[in-house]
Amino acid sequence: EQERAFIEWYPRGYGVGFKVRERLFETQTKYQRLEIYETEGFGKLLVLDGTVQLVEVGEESYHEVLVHPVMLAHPNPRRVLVIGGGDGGTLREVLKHGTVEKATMVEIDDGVVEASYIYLDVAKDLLDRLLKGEEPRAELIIGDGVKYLRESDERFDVIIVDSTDPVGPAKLLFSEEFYRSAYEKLNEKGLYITQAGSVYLFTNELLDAYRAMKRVFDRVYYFSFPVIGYASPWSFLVGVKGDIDFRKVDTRRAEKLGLYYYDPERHETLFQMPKYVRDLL
Ligand code: AG3
Repeated sequence: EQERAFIEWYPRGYGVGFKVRERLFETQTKYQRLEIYETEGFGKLLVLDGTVQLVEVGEESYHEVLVHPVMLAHPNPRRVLVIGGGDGGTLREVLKHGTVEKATMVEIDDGVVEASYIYLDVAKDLLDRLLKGEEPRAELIIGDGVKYLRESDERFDVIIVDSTDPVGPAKLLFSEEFYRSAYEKLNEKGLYITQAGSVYLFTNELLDAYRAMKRVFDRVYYFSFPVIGYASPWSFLVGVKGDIDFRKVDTRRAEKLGLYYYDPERHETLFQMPKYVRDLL
């Protein structure tokens, strides 16, 4: 039977919905329930355990903002680690930076990579090359990001966590212990960024993550952005190691990125946060 709408329910009955034409695919992977819908107005929709991961039309409103502010604040990001991000959108944005020599993506669920490759127009060519091991500047590791970071002896300039929410299976990615291993694996100057949930609906999770990061990083910044498909504004947390000012970005390097949502000339507008949240932070 055809479904006519997909709705993600957030706490207290707040819903984010899309009119859909049909469900194209559905499976239970080793880790989660994965669904792909054809929406009426936003291309295909990827859902994990009932939560919206992206819609094709507007996914850049998330991926640009997760990637470019930290990449442009770092003076010379050469080694980048992406944890999660199995759809490839985050890595696609990372590789737009000519400074990047090698990017590693550690995704726990190969089911997400495979379904994204087959059904989504987010990063098809990139995923194809990654799966074949033919992408010269990036590698895909199917594995647990927590374990990878703990055991790896590589060092990174930028670490990007593109995970599901700080509730449920990804919870460990928001723990002080995880932040410590990330801090350790950053080079002398490094930046860490994570998505941190809906400002209004996951305020407590945002506060918890912020406080835990404050105990680990030299400085921590929060910012928010309206993301298409999520209960916006959406929050992001940035941890700084060493001498980097996250309030400043290299707007010259930004010119080649073809940005649509994130405006580096107005970088300071990212830091908008409702007053009651700022008062709590
Ligand atoms: N990763 C962030 C998903 C968080 C969405 N949360 C929600 N809808 N409740 C998305 C993967 C995109 N690369």
